[in-house]
Amino acid sequence: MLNDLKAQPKDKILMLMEMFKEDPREVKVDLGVGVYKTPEGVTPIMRAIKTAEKQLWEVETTKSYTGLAGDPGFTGGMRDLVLGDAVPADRVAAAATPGGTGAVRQAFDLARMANPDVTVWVSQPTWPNHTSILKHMGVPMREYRYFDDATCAVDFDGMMSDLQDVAKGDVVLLHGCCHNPTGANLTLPEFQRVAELLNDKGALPMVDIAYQGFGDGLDADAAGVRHIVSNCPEALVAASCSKNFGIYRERAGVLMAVQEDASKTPVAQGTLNHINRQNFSFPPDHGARLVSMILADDALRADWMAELEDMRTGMLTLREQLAEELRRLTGSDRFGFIAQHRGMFSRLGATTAQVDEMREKHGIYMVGDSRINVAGLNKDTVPLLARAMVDVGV
Ligand code: PLP
Ligand code: TYF
Repeated sequence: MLNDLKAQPKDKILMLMEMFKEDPREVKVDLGVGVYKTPEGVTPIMRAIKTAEKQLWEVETTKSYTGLAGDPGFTGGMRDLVLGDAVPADRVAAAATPGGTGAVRQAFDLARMANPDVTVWVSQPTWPNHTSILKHMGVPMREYRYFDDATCAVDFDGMMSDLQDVAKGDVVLLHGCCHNPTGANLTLPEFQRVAELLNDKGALPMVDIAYQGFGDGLDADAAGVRHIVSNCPEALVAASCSKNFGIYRERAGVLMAVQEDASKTPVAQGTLNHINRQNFSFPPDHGARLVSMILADDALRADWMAELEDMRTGMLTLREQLAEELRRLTGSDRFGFIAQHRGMFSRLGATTAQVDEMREKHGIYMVGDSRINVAGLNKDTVPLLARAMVDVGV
């Protein structure tokens, strides 16, 4: 029977990681997978995480099971971090999940339980795992225009025009901030217009927020999702701790279901618990507990915020340096969008052939759609990338 299994398409981002490792050249630059890196190319364990781990080792007395929804200190802390006071806590059901990916997967499951005929709308382009998970689950999907290839900014008119076709009971997936893979983001007034449209249509907004604190700051990055939850009767929010706490492999994330009426929250909570139980029983606890310790302790929280802010401003500086270098080399402001984009990623607008050429000739690795991980650069490699882009004719 197992002989009948068919080969599955590989994850292109992870394939690129392998290719980079195998490249014997001394000068090579990895701008592929979305992990934060220091200028030395290290993905550090954040200071507050290290401290919390030490404290946890001292005080943790059991590794027995938590609840199906994970540690309430974690889900409550994340609710406050992401949603602030945009919605009363008693309207929010929340469950810990294995990473943000787990939250996305559980959200699709929940949406399908609520509406077996659900169609999920995703941005074109979006994070490839969104579309791959939907295909795997057999959940119908439609795309809305999002990125304008000519300007490398959001095609908001195209987006609003495509979303006119959204039906009652559909789910519309939005990136909370730092859009993956483009780096182009909705402004708050644009979030407001999307919220109005979804309310008119009777559609359910789902916000995936995996980079809070990587764009304009912790609160600014949450402004869109906070607007949605305070202005739409219901919403799903999938949040990841992988990037902003740097705990990728610990698999910490949370799914929140915002109910119109607090009296319905217990049923939503029971459903989240139920879906966790069907898929893996209890969510991972270690990373989630570190996050809850950091969020609950003033000193740890302040140190975490300071380090996150340094990471964020470092990425912004790299964006400005790259845009400036390209301005100098091309004598034009064509690449000014790189400094306008936010988060780890920017889509540069290179063709697949140009991306291949940059890899083969210059040892610069980026995803095939010309997405770069800005954090993979440093002040010495910015000029290498800029020269390679000009050399291959981007
Ligand atoms: N959503 C988006 C848009 C992402 O880019 C990521 C990637 O890291 C995730 C969700 C989830 O990441 P993780 O499962 O590692 O928390
Ligand atoms: O887009 C990225 O690079 C990150 C990390 O299957 C990632 O979101 C990449 C591939 C994958 C899971 C996470």
